[in-house]
Amino acid sequence: MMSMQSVNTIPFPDQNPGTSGLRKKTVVFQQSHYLENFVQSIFNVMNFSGKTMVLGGDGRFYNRQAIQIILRMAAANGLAKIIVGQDGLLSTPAVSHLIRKRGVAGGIILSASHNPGGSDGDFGVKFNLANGGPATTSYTDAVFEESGKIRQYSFFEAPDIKLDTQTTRQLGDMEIEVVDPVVEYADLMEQLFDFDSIRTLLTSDKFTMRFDAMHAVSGPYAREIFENRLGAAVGTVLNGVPREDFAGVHPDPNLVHATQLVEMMFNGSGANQVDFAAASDGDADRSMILGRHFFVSPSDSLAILTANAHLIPAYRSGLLGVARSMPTSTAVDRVAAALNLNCYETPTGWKHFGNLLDASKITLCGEESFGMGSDHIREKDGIWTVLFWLNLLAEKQQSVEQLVRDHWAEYGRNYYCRHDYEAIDVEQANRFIEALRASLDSLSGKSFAGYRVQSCDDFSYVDPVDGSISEHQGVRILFANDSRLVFRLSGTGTKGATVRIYMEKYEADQRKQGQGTRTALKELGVIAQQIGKISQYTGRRSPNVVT
Ligand code: VG1
Ligand code: CO
Repeated sequence: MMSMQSVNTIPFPDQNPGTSGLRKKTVVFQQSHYLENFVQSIFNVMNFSGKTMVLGGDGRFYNRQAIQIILRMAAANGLAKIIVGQDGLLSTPAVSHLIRKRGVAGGIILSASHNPGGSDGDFGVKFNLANGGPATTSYTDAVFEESGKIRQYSFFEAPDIKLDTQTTRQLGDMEIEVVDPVVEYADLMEQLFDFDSIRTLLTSDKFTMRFDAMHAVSGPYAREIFENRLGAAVGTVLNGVPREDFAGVHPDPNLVHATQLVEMMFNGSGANQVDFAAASDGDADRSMILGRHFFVSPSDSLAILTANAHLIPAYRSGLLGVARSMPTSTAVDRVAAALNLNCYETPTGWKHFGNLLDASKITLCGEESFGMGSDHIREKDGIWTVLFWLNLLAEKQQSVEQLVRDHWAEYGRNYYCRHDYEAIDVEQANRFIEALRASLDSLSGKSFAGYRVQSCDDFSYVDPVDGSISEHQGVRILFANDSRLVFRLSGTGTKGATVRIYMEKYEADQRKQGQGTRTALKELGVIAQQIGKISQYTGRRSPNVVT
């Protein structure tokens, strides 16, 4: 029995341009018909009728309820089949892989990624296309438009569907296949990396690691891969059981929020310290890499993976090219130049990498925000990054710190830092970025404490594959000494606006590569204030997150 319910339309006040879906406070999603409106709009635009879709989420609060709503709407909208993770769980990389492996029409991921969860936290709905990648702008725009127009949604009245066992169920004419969320993803990882060599490393008494799943969805993946398949000691994975509120932790794997690991690696006693530590975010597509007393900047990580990709089975035959998001440091550009590879600079967000990957223009890509990936799927991938590092450490028999310092010695060091000013008044933030754009003409050629502006612009990107244009992607200022400043507004926050300021300074001289990042970037911080006048526009004297 199929019933059509007439509902009041709940249009969305705004859309996050940086993401492939919708990210809001959980209470907003809990408003009646809010989630339904967005999901119906996805179904209308994507034309999923008669097709198969993958569905899962990172287990945060409201995941269970949302899955039940979407399954019933899918049945009412004529989908042939849904592949759903057991207990409604699937990481973002696992969804991307399942879409590709099963050759289905797309997927929906319930996650607000690295944003906090819980009834007072955030919730999100992302939708992916048949290539396994986040929906591109033309789709997200169309869904947004549709959500303001539709007057009804379709809903199949039925009791809750049990998702606790791997089996196939029927909901009306639609089939529901409940799958193990982990196994197919773990099998893929086993094909890409040298598990024997990593196992030898992890089971030797000279090497120990910890992986902090931050109570989010990466836990089951990490336990299966690191502990079960690779033989790491039980207890290697910390906080490995997904919890609805992430136990109150903000699941953003950086030096500010991954406090347990940071404490262990930087302040811990010798007995607590391990050789390698990593943490992952809510939906397991990001990761932070740490060595003993050592933090690997994600921008450096991308450069190091590129320089050493030939040591990894999946990339042994060479790379097609690489890409980084615009604010990501130019460390990878130097490696690409040395290896004679094309290096693309894209706007922030993974969707822009998808076209390059599909067109075989690149093999590796990454962002400064702790996300790396390759052509194995169409999302960034936290556990893949950790495995890449472990495979390198096994091959090179070096410490994390030595590997990074050797890299700097060869290519130079790109000191890098990001300052976030969160929950800023939206109008203040807009005035700030508008003023910066307006000042660009007068900046060219100017010098600030020895830093001469070589070029500056409001970044716009022409997609080399489909020719689409993305404008106003952030203000970038390049100095004659290869330093850079970037200013942009975040697209993923749920409270006011977030201003991000990115600073980068290049140092070729090995003797000067031992400074602390804060010291090295001190002058640039002052220059960023002079140029951007963030304090003047927002009243904030300092950022609230520095990564
Ligand atoms: C942030 C990061 C960006 C990342 C995006 C989604 O966007 O800066 O690099 O792609 O989050 O990450 P913004 O617009 O707030 O700067 V996640 O882990 O949602 O999938
Ligand atoms: Co994420």
